[in-house]
Amino acid sequence: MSKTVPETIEQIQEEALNAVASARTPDDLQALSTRYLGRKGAVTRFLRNISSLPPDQRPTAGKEANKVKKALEAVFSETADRLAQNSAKDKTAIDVSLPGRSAVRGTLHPVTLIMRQICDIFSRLGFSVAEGPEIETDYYNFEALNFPRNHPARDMQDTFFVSEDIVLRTHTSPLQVRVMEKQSPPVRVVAPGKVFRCDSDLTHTPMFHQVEGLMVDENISFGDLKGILTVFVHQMFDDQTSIRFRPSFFPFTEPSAEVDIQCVMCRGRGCRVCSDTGWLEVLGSGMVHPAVLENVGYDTHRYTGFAFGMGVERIAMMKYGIDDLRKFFENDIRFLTQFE
Ligand code: 2U9
Repeated sequence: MSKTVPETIEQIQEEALNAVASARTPDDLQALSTRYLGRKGAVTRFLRNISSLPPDQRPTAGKEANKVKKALEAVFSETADRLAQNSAKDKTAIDVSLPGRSAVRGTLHPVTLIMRQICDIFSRLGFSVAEGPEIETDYYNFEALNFPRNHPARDMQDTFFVSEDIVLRTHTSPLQVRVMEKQSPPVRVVAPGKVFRCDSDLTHTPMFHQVEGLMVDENISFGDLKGILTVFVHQMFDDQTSIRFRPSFFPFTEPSAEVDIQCVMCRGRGCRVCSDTGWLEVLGSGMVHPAVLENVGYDTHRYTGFAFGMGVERIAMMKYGIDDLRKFFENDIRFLTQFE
């Protein structure tokens, strides 16, 4: 339906002024300018039609129409400036009534949580916590720890070599050698951190975390080792968890023992997780080999010590019931935010 055509230039002016007053954007205004002042606009059409008016009315109508045209041009120009300014202001304006964005709180990685828990337990037992370099010399990583020159762990298959003499540490033991070099007994220290082994499959990653511990003093016996590790297992898991020591071998401890706990899944009845044995291996341990103590200049007639080591991811899998090691390294936020 066509709109009623205004009969007089005054009506056109009034309608145009009302329309301009309700224009909100530069685009609205542009459309109105075309409607009233454009080539086919209302004012232009009115001017063209003046020639069809009776001759005596033409001069006044022409004068009036030109006055309206000028006035409307001025209003359009002022309004265009105002709308342009408003739209620039809108872009920078802050709407103080908007609700604030709540900050998302991060969570600690499950490996960090378990590593801290392990260190806290040993801190309460009088151990200090020490950290050291992840890039080590062959001496601190192997030689000082009584690894023979031809030991398979030194092999390219296990060790990342930076150069012939420099390696990515394969355990955190080098740090404890450094502590013993600086400090005479008594020594009670735990060493948490990243370690690196050239190994990658479903149950091994080239980087994983360890906590190792060392206690050296007069009269330290295998009984102290059993006592401390039993307290650790009872605090880490629960005090109903049975524990057993199995003979083992490491170059840096003699005698050596692996520590098993009752399976956390089936409580020792036998299941898929413990391969129906009822037991899970959690720790390696042993009495520090006298050759290691000699390497740091300790009097081996006076001092003895015990040491232990554990993989943090392995403990975290047992504590949290995680069945796939790769979950720790995928950085899936849905997995990582489940642990507090
Ligand atoms: C010094 C002397 C001896 C640390 C020890 C183990 C036994 C052990 C493994 C557990 C799982 C490594 O992460 S794992 O693959 N560790 O079995 N570690 S005794 O012995 C030391 C440490 C420092 C000076």
